[in-house]
Amino acid sequence: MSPRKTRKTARLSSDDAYYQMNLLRLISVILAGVFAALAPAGMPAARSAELKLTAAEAMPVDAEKLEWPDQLPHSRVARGTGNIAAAWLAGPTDRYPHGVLGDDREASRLVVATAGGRQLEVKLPSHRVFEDLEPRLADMDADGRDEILVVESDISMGASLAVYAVIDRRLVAVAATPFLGLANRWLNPLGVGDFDGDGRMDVALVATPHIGGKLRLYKYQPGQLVRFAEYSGVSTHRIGSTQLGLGRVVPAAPRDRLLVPDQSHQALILLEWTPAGWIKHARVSLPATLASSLSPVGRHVWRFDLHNGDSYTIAVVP
Ligand SMILES: [Ca+2]
Ligand SMILES: [Ca+2]
Repeated sequence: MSPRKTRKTARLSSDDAYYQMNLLRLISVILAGVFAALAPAGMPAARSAELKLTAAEAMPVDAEKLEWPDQLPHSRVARGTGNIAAAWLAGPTDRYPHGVLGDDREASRLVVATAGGRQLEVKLPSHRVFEDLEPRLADMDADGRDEILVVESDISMGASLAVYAVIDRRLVAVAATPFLGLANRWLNPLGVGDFDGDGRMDVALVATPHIGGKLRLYKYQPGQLVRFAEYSGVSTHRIGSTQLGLGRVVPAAPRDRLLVPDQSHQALILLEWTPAGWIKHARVSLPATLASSLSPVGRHVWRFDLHNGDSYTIAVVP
């Protein structure tokens, strides 16, 4: 402190100091009231959930079982209860040498078995593959009929998320995100939910999870997927792994939330998008890096394995 400042402070009487302290208190109270009055209604609320980590029994490992002669290795059949009974990836090809999903084979065809017993398929042109291991069924437009979400990659433009539908007994593309723009750039679908609270289904995915993952949210609109939010620093996949479900949608009101690993896979975070920005409701560190998908074992509870051989459950406690 300079000598001049010291002298000035020393000249204050105790009455002066008391008066100044009360004046400062009054000003801070007025400013707090002004800011509260000006704050928009959509301002992020305080954190309102916690993540509870509990040691668990190891998960049983399902033997890999391909159900169809031409099914893509490591892939899983999606089952539906609506207009689509099953959907799967077929026609393995090595024409896109990216190889991040367990081997160097990707699918050239998407096949659907309808509830009425019909088999429909899409066969991609030679510069495209389905770079995925499981089609996902969801009714995106609330017409009572499921659509199919699948990763479709172009050999020079990288991945996009495509939505297919059964229309007039044909399987046709009805919407897609833009391709990421470069070969060997991949994205991992996370799930569907109402992330902006408008009553309509949205899509969540993690773009480029291996090199700096970005959680992106899209509105489903006729003919297109429109991006409305992004959150950096998360990853839902490790190169070479066939485990794609490292992140999950957490049902909540008024907006569904997202449980995602950070980029290092050593922590799980619970996120909610709001019109005023993202809220990080909770974060929990893991004893080792995440080694498996999060498997649902109850309402808002998932089980998973770590790379140290241990298993845990994570519960979202509202
Ligand atoms: Ca639909
Ligand atoms: Ca929505």
